[in-house]
Amino acid sequence: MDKSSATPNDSFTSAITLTEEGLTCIPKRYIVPSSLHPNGTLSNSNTCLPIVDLSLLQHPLLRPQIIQQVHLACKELGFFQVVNHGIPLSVMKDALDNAIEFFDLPSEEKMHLLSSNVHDPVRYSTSLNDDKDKVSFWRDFLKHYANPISNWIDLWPSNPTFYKEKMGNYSMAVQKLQEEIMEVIFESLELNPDYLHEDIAKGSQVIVVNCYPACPEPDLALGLPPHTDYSLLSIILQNHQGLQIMDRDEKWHSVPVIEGGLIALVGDHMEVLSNGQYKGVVHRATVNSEKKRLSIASLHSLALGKKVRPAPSLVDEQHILSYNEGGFSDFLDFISGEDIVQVAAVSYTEAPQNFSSSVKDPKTENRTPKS
Ligand SMILES: O=C(O)CCC(=O)C(=O)O
Repeated sequence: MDKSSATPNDSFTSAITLTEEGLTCIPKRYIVPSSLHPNGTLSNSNTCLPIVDLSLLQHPLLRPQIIQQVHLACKELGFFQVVNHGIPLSVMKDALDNAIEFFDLPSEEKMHLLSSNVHDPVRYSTSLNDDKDKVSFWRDFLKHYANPISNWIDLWPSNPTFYKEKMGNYSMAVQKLQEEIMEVIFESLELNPDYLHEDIAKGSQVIVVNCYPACPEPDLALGLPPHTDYSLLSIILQNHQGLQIMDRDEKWHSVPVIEGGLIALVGDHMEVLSNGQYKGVVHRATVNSEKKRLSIASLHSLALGKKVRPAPSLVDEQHILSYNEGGFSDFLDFISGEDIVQVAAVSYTEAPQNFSSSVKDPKTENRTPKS
């Protein structure tokens, strides 16, 4: 870890601290530009967001229907929830409980993990890129690499006592689930389900544990601005509603909490791999005035030094090569230099279709604004 950039910043104020101070108004820097206000753009249709029952994949007669369901969900929204995925409820609950315990620790206990260096494999911070953000976001987070777990677990927090064990169990289970979902997605693209099998098993996994404390002015703030993930696939566990996804008509939909369910999001690297058949889903985290919300996002892609490129069989005369290759390390280099709210505000007021398009068109550089 680069200690120079991990030095605690004197001006660091976490969102949790602000909530504990009992503010009735949010500090000005948390007010997002009006184009990003969370109200007003919510879809009022009762669209049913797709729920995929993974246990049905074992049923030879139903399997083709499930593959088709995943195909439509990825194509139309870049989003679906999964149920009967094999991860016990207790494993998910233990991970959430330990995450809550971590954020409940006194500030000094968390500060030794404070870092604004996006290249650090373990870091605690607030907002998105606290050093660079001109607008702050109402969240604190702990991020750590997780696959292969033996490489990283010693660097994870030792307090709470059971954090490593419980978050470790969840991380390994999600890594395995991701490998299974990836096979289904590849099949839905008419690729061999084993495509990149080894690279995916040895791929990167970043666990992002988000804590969004109750916010006195939730209509003016966001926990996270609209963004797409750099990943091939992200899997999110949430304890309360707050995640919203944007549909192709630019309407926002709240993602309901399904007991035992997990959320699957298509990321930019899948957009590249599928040569644009599946697009990274734009999503954001809203906050509320009553309760603290926790989410655990697991972002999966190829290993740090590897590049993702369009699958050769998905490129032909009708589907011309539309993306540059890019990887996790390109993404880290990109975000270390960006103020994301500038990018998001410009994208959503002027050119929404371009928000996640910096890897599009082989003639452009691979630079993608992501969380
Ligand atoms: O809190 C959520 O539900 C969203 C988290 C997220 O988008 C992220 O960590 O990138």
